[in-house]
Amino acid sequence: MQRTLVLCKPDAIHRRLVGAIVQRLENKGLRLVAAKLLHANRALAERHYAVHRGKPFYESLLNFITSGPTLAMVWEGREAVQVVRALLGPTDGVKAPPGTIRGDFSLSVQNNLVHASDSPETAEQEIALWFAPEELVAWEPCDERWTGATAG
Ligand code: IDP
Ligand code: MG
Repeated sequence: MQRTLVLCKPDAIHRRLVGAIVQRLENKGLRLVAAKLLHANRALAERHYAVHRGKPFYESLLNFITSGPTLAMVWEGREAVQVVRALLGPTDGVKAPPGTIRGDFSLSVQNNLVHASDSPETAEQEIALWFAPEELVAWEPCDERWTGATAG
């Protein structure tokens, strides 16, 4: 079972889209194992987006992500990293196809509502950055034998 970090960025909170976003992850069969609302400071934002340091959009991105509340979550499920990335769609809301979260709710490159880890290795690092180990809740959904089955 794989885990991935998902952030509802400040635009998602301001636009009251948290429910719609969480609904899609739940509908897919993923399970929520951690969640907290916080206002990210510059240090956290710099560490989270370290890979983008030096890019033209870096400062604007940090200003955006530190501009308001973020809902940080960890979701778990079979191949959760690639499953959540697919549910989000491509970075640019204009290019994201209808049916994806970004495709349905965003027209922006920067303000694209949600972050999700892009590999299992990144997921591990990002989860450790946003959560303490004791904040993760291990549990098994009552319908796991239906939603989590790998056979067939
Ligand atoms: P991702 O969120 O789809 O993984 P990344 O390329 O990792 O996309 O970029 C991180 C975030 O930086 C994006 O989600 C978006 O908010 C912002 N971003 C990426 N590229 C641009 C750009 O060209 N202009 C403005 N913001 C950008
Ligand atoms: Mg990325």
